[in-house]
Amino acid sequence: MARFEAPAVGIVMGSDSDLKVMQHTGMILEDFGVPHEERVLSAHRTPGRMMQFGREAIKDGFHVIVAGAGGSAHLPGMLASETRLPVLGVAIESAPDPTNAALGSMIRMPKGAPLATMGKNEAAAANAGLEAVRILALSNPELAEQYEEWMKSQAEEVEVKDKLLREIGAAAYLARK
Ligand code: RP5
Repeated sequence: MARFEAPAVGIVMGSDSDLKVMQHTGMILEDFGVPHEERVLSAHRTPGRMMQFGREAIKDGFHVIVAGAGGSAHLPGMLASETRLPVLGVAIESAPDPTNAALGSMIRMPKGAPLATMGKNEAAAANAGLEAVRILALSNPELAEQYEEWMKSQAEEVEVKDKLLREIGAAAYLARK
């Protein structure tokens, strides 16, 4: 198990209403034993606190920031403007939004202010956790090994499903679900 002395990943969200989605980042990090800290810092309601977090993130020991927000979703981009740490953006769409506003604000960052955008909602939040592990694994051989084992077991799960599907056919497979 890889060891860390302090929270290595900051999981920042614009509202506590985002936590239902953003908890999926924390769940992945827990699986890998990566300490993390959740914060609610709003780009519009507490802009000073949000920017202070970004300014002090390196000094505070963070290596990666995962930032989730909905609505106009300025939080991830503003944090990426304030720190050189990698920032992984998660768009939160609590109700269907045909304009894709949250995701759009993240994928339209101007040249010079990179924000790695993972997509939206639960899958993106979980993938942000996995991407954070990949980044940390670059300088942590134990974590790299753990991640490679995890990839193998994920592949094995798919192989088991494929074998069963071929053995019993689609109708019987679906009937078991
Ligand atoms: C955004 O507005 C937050 O990230 C959240 O997704 C959305 C709604 O916030 P609440 O009104 O639920 O606090 O800033």
